[in-house]
Amino acid sequence: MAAGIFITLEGVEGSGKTTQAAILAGELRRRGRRVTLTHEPGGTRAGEAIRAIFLDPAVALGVASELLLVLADRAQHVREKLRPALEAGEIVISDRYSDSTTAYQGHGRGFDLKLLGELNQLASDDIRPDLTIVLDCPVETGLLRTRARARGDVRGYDRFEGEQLDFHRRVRAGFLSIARAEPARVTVIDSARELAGVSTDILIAVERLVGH
Ligand code: T5A
Repeated sequence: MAAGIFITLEGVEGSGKTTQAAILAGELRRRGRRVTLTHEPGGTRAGEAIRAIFLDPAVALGVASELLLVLADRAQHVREKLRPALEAGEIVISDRYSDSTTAYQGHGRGFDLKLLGELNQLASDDIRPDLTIVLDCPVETGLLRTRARARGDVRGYDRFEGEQLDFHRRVRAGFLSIARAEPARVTVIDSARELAGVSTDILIAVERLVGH
């Protein structure tokens, strides 16, 4: 049985997950907590290799291949990194996890949600978040942020950043529907505002779980 605490950050492109995950990890460490900060896709050596294929828009992928790749990444991540850190009693913060698969490959791409749920369960080996923060903002706001960043980056847009607005709107609706279905686990925080206010609200949600 895992003794640690598992927190995931989810949301659309540019909603601020990576920035806020780092701030949260820093604050918890400052308070003396042992924290593993990780991300999907990636987080392990195999995962980073999978991530390169998964995000590269020049590599053609069908919906099933896309799904199975990200689940292979998760299966490795859980067994190599998440479970050991949780068993060691750490607070684990993951920038994206299984809700991203439901939102992107399920709601976004249209893969059957029931089958996807079963496959997600296989990949995650019963490791479920204690708390999930969905950072919510209009998709236009998030994409403006990531596209501003991509302009200064020779790699350009990845597979998902280059998708149509409608795709991103389905993904956002997917996250909100997960939150409605599981209110005890999932907290939605408005991230279309300045960083500090978002960080404060995340910390309040986390303190309810881990204390001060
Ligand atoms: N994916 C992933 C799936 O399709 N299925 C899955 O199962 C999984 C796990 C991952 C991609 O893979 C897909 C989803 C993704 O498309 P990624 O590179 O890890 O790719 O992409 P993201 O997780 O989307 O990361 P991003 O960096 O694009 O978005 P974040 O992490 O939400 O945003 P962040 O913090 O990097 O911020 C983006 C920019 O905005 C600024 C930051 O400084 C940064 O420049 N910013 C703000 N600006 C103003 N106000 C704020 N409040 C701001 N917060 C951040």
